[in-house]
Amino acid sequence: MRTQVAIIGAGPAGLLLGQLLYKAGIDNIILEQRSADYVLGRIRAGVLEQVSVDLLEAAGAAERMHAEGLPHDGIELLFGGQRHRIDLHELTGGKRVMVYGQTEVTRDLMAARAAAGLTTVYEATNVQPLDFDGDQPRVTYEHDGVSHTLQCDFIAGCDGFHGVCRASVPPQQIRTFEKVYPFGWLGLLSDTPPVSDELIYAHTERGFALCSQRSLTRSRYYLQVPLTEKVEDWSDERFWDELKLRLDPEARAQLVTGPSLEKSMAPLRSFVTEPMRFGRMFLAGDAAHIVPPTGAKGLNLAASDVGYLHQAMTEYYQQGSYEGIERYSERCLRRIWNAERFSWWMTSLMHNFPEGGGFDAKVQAAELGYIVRSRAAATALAENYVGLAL
Ligand code: FAS
Ligand code: PHB
Repeated sequence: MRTQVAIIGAGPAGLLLGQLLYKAGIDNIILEQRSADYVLGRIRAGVLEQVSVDLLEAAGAAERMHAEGLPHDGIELLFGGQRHRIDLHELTGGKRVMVYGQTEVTRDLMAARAAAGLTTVYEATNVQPLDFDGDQPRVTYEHDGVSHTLQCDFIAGCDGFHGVCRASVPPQQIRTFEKVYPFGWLGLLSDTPPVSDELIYAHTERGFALCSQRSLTRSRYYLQVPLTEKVEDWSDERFWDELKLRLDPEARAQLVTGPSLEKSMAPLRSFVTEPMRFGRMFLAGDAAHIVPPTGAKGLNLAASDVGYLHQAMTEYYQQGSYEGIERYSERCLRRIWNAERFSWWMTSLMHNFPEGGGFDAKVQAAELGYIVRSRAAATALAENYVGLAL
C-alpha cells in the first residue's frame, strides 16, 4: 500500500491534518491504535482559539461548531472570595474564544473524513515508523492479524504523548524539556446547566477549581487534587461538596449538581521535544509537547502545529519547495514555547503549592490583585488566553 503522507494517530491533530491535506489534494492514510468509539470517549479540552476555529473552517469541519459552539468574550478569576471578570474581547481589540468540546471537534473531523471517503485504519496494532531518515519512509502495522507495510513520502507523528513516533527517534537526535507539577486535576462532566455564563478559574486555600462548560446544558468541572488521589475515591457527592467549598457564595447558590457522565484524573506536566522534525518524519500535537491544561492550550497547539505542517506539505507538493519542511520545527517551537510559558504561569498563579509556604501564597495574592487592577497585566493575560498570532 502507498500514500503521500502516512499519519499515525486519529486524535484531533491527525484528523485535522488529514482533512487539510485532502483539501490540498495530498493523499493521506491515518493509522489509529484504538477504535473510533474509544477516541471519542476521551473527555479533554473545551476552549478553541480563533486560529483553531480558522483551521477547522479550512478543513471543512466547522459548521456544527458555529451552530452549537459558544463564543466567549471573557473569563472570571475567583480569589479572596471575589470574582473578577477579565474582558478578553475588549482587552484584545475584539478577539474571543470558542467553547466547544474536543470530543465534538473530533466527531466533526471524523465525519468530514468519512464524507471524503478517506482511509483511517482503526485498531491498527504494532505501528512502527521506519526509514524516515531516508527518502523512502514506511510504516508497518498489523490489522485483523495481517501484517501491512505502508510506503509513503512523509510520516506525521500525531500519536500523542505516549505514542510510538517520538520513541522511534534515536535518543542522540532529540532533546526534551520537562516540568512535572505536584498535583493533578480531577474532572467531572455532567448534564447540568453551567454555573455561570463564562468560565471561572478559582484560586482558593483548598486548591484550584475550574468551572467550564460544553453547552448550555452540559458542564465540565475540575478540582486540583493531590497526585495520590484516586478517581474511585471520589463519589459525585464528594466532588460537588468540595467544588462548593471552592466557589463564592453566588456561584455556590447557582450551582446545579447532578450525576456525573464521566470522571477522570489527569496529571499536570510541561513537556517539549526539540526538534520536531526527523528527516521525513514530523511530530505534531501531544506527540511533541504537553502543557498543563490551565491555559487551555493543548488542543490549540496541536492545531497550530498541524497548520504549519499542512503549509509545509502544500509548498512541497505544489511548488517543490522545501522551505516549510526545513522551517517546521522553528515555526512550531516559537508558538509552543509562548504557550508553555503562559500555561506554566497560569498554573503557578492559580494552584496551591503546599511546599511553597507563606511567601509563594503572598506573591500569588499580589499578582492576582495586580492583574485585576492593572490594564497592562490583564491585557497580557487576555492576549495569551485568546492565542497569539501564528
Ligand atoms: P491525542 O493524544 O489526542 O491523540 C493521539 C492519538 O494517537 C490517540 O487517538 C491515540 O490512540 C493514538 N496513538 C497513540 N499511540 C499510537 C500508536 N502507536 N499507533 C497508532 N495510534 C496511536 N487540553 C486542553 O486544552 N484542555 C484540557 O482540559 C485538556 N485536558 C486533557 C486531559 C487529559 C487526560 C489529556 C491526556 C490531555 C488533555 N488536554 C487538554 C490536552 C489534549 O486536549 C491534547 O492537547 C489533544 O488531545 C492533543 O491532540 P493530539 O495531539 O491529536 O493527541
Ligand atoms: C475544559 O472545558 O475542559 C477546559 C477549559 C479551560 C481550561 C481547561 C479545560 O483551561
